[in-house]
Amino acid sequence: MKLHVTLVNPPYPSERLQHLPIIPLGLGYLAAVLEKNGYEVDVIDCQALKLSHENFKKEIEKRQPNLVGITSTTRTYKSALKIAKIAKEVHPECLTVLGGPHVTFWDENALQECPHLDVVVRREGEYTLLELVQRLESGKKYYDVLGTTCRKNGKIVKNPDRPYIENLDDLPFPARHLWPLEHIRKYEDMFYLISSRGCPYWCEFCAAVRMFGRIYRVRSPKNVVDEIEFLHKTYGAQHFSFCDDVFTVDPHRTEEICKEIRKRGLRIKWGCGTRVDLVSKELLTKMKDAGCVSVWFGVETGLQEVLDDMNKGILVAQTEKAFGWLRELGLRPVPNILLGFPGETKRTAWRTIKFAEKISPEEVSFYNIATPLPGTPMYELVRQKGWLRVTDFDKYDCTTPIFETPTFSMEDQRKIYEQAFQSFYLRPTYVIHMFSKGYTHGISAFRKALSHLIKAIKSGNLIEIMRAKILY
Ligand code: B12
Ligand code: SF4
Repeated sequence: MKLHVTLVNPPYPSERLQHLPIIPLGLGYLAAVLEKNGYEVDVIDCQALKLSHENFKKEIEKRQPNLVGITSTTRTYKSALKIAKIAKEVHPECLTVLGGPHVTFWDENALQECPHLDVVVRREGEYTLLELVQRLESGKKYYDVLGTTCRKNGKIVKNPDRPYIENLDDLPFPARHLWPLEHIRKYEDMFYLISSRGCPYWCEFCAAVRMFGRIYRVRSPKNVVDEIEFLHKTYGAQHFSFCDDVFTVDPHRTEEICKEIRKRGLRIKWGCGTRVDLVSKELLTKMKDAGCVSVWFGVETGLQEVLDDMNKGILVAQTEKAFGWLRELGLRPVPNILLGFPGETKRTAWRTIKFAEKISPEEVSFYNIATPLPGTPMYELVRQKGWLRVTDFDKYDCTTPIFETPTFSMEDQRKIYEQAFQSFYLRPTYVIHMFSKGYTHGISAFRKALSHLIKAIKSGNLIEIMRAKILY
């Protein structure tokens, strides 16, 4: 009999900041590769079903898995370890395996911190997990599987990395049928997919490029649009979001994807993320013609010197240009902003907030507090300098201050983060603009502004915001 694998998305550590349920593509790909090879797979997605650890225990008791594979980010790392413990207590014979962007860089620590964990899979997991399962099935030892860190005779062994998957078209589409799709779609009728892995850049704060490599690997336009068409025909999917870190590295490929969508007459809407230096007005126009409605950019900051410290490799002027094109074309901009990067001061943070409001006056930016993620140079810098103040990974949610520098305290970060939103909504131009879009939009913007005004007064931020806007 073929082995049985249960894949688990662990619960969030707290009620705070839970994203709408979404199918995690990583687990989706792992499941698809196992199914393609004839293994029985099921999924317990605690985030999608809002299952606590106690509920997970009840679920896992109903199954007989030979291997329990758990995913995690830094924020869900501790939660994932609890899952491993429960799985091992309920099924002592099963192999517990953990993967994802946190343990890739925290592998030996994870095995030391959790005696219930057997194997950590680093970086891309599809073929590593498959090999683990095949070894289990044939009764062979698994201590030397590429891309794993595991225990051997009581010692932790770190095996060499597995080479990245060269041809992404070889992968089956994520096994979305294993998720409660109807339930997930009630929250947001959006299908996530990914058309490339890796990124040619090397920003100091970024864990993604260290996970998937500095080489840009792509799926062919045909393969990408086959997936879109399959989802459109099978589930009536109309809204798609590309999770690629940089969707438009190769403009020719992007154009080919757009052409293919149009050629097949797919009337869909989609969004993607990329860099401001990797778009042109011509490319954005073609994307819009193929159904693109929104583009998010890693703007990070409005100051050239901070961009340079981040090793971002873009110019502030390029950001302004790209946002100008989005406005002209009527595409929804989503600026991703990072507040509190080492070297930040109140002055630079406020200049960035004002910059964000200038380039995106109608859409509030996606503000993040700079978070040192293991595996990144930023994490090493913060640790070596002795700036790290919070080591509880449950708090690594990108909205909680984690470290402080001599120029920017934790309190500065907390305040700036709060004030950034208040500053956006308290602009009269925002409310006026929303009224120009229609009465209902105007009223809702007015209500939002009022509630932020009350919060700003209560927290004593109002005067500070007004002062900062004049001063900086
Ligand atoms: C889409 C996305 C989201 C979505 C969905 C997340 C999800 N669960 O899939 C949403 C919006 C919910 C989200 C939220 C957050 N995200 Co996010 N997100 C992404 C993004 C852009 C794509 C994820 C993806 O689909 N990747 C493609 C798949 C194929 O890769 P994968 O998921 O990593 O899985 C592969 C391997 O990791 C491994 N693997 C993973 N799990 C397992 C399990 C086993 C058993 C095995 C064997 C292998 C294995 O094999 C998989 C297949 O190759 C990534 C960047 C990136 N390029 O990955 C950031 C990323 C994952 N997010 C990140 C962060 C920080 C967050 C947030 C904390 C904060 C924020 N501001 O967004 C929250 C935390 C959410 C949570 N549940 O913990 C970081 C995580 C870094 C870290 N160390 O934790 C990343 C890497 C971006 C970055 N900043 O560098 N995110
Ligand atoms: S461009 Fe984006 S994906 Fe690439 S290294 Fe920088 S932040 Fe990471």
